[in-house]
Amino acid sequence: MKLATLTLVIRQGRPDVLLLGRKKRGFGHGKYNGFGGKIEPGEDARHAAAREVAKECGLEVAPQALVPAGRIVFCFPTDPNLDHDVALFLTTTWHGEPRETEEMAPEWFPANALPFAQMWQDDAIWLPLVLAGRVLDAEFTFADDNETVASSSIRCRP
Ligand code: 6U4
Repeated sequence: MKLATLTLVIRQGRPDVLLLGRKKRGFGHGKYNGFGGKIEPGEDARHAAAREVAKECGLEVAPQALVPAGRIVFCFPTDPNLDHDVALFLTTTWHGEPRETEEMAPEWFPANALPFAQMWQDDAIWLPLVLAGRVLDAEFTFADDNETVASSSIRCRP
């Protein structure tokens, strides 16, 4: 199981609130997603999340500005090497402007027009809850195509 981070960059008070990146290579290639990647050995999740945001879209986020939004486990029974245990964060504070990197092409989206058809299928289920301020413990298991959600469980923390 890979330990990873996923961070949602949220711009309050503007119509286009959520920054997503189109992944240019690697796992999830072609899909829009938040920013994140593997946690390095000895690294804590917040620092990993801040490092990945900077690497993938050029924004500088202080680790303490990352707000925990829960944990999601993604399971791929056809290839358990793809399993991810993801620490989810959101941030409304950063320095700099988003820029395209070797990994991601960032783009702002309105909350009511997110590009779910070009995202992981699970995102349509959990992302609106996180945008509504919920903190989640969730698990998604994928079918043999590694694209379709076969089963899911979601608990919102009180
Ligand atoms: P590094 O080198 O760590 O940046 P990368 O190619 O980004 O590698 P990985 O595996 O480290 O890949 O990170 C994959 C990213 O995709 C993490 O942010 C977790 C996220 N992710 C994995 N499965 C997902 C899913 N089903 N839905 C989703 N995000 C997912 O929204």
